[in-house]
Amino acid sequence: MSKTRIQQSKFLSLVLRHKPEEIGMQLDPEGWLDIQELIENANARGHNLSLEIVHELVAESDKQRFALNEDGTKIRANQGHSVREVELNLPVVSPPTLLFHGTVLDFINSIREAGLQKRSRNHVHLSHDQETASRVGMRRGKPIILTIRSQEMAELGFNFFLSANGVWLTDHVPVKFIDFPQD
Ligand code: HQG
Repeated sequence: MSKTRIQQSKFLSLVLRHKPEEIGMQLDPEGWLDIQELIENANARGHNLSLEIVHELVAESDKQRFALNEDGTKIRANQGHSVREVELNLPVVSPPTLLFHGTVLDFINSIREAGLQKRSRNHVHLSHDQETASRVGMRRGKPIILTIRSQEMAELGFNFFLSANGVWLTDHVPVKFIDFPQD
């Protein structure tokens, strides 16, 4: 992806996950925005989007961050929202035995106390393999991989969701289901 497209992709993430008000818009209850309105509002504020560019951003996002609705008129982020009102309406799915979470040392003491919390986002994000978790943790420093006993959680009634781009989501992971390295 070119530098321009990466910047545009980050801008789309910002609008569709965190700050639709940046272009004077509001996400619908499931997180969708009308694509034509998004383009018009963004371009009125100095951006340079077109339908073609938006389609390219959707198709080429490395993590498949965005989805189009069935008739291609709307777009939403597949996960990662901090806009509290968005309800993705994902089905509850049985998770694998284990899932993984990549974080950094600075957060470990707090996670040992409170478990994994959503912080600013709408869900705790978990990865299906350690490599992916490692890449997530690496955004903040030397990654530390936590192992989550997800099947055990599901059996006890905790709900898990799988985003359209393969990220596992849940509301909270209590400490007792987390295996820390060196435990
Ligand atoms: C930490 C990227 C202290 C948690 C990735 C994490 C992911 C705590 C941070 C997606 C804590 C939240 C999400 C507690 C959790 N005390 N720290 N009790 N509980 N934390 O960015 O999972 O590129 O909101 O360990 O691929 O890092 O944006 O979540 O470090 O899928 O598409 O609080 O972001 O995707 O950070 O990453 P984040 P995350 P995109």
